[in-house]
Amino acid sequence: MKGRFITIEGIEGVGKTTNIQFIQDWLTTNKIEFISTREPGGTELGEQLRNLLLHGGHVSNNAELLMMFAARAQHLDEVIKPAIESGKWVICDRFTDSTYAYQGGGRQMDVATISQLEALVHGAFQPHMTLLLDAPVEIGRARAAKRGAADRIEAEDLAFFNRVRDMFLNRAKQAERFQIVDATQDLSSVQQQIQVCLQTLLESPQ
Ligand code: Z5A
Repeated sequence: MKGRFITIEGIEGVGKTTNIQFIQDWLTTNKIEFISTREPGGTELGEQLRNLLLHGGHVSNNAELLMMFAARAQHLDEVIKPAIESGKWVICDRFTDSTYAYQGGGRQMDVATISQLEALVHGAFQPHMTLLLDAPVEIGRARAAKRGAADRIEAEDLAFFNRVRDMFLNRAKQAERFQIVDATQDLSSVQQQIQVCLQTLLESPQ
């Protein structure tokens, strides 16, 4: 049996990292084999690109877009697809929806170009389920601020992150794989919502 591919999306500070830990615990309890990974990153090349993207100097918009997809191409080939083929569930912190949201929404790059790169890098291959943790930008930023210095992308302004959030919500209206989780709730309510989504996916036919 093939595994499942779950992506976790949302603006910074909405609780992706916190809830991925919860998902890992749920999978372990249910005796489901999984790997947990992230984008940009997940491979040696991807982690080097991540470092340049988040902590390097100036990166042009086109370079940023291509680096996101370069990291993704390697990640799919080396990690994600082999794990799913072997029957594991893959939990991925961000995927192509983040490119639409940050580069398409935030940076206002051409969405048709992003679609072409998506087609080149993963064609019809899509997550089985995407959990979109949603909260107003002010809430996410306030939670993230407790963590310390902002990286190159986190240093963008409020308008940028509002466009990112809007793009996520627009995309969520267009595909059934999305589950919108109200991330303004306290952690136990957020995790109850996530657990329902996981159980539904577990019980759904392949
Ligand atoms: N990026 C891109 O531009 N294009 C792409 O294609 C891809 C990515 C794939 C990667 O950062 C950056 O790359 C990202 C988008 C860009 N840049 N930005 N911004 P990342 O994903 O590694 O980091 P992040 O988005 O900045 O995530 P984060 O700041 O680490 O946030 P988080 O993981 O969603 O939140 P958290 O660490 O789990 O929680 C934050 C705090 O809130 C923490 O203290 C929690 O205890 C607390 N928390 C969490 N949930 C709750 C609730 N429900 N109530 C109260 N407090 C809570």
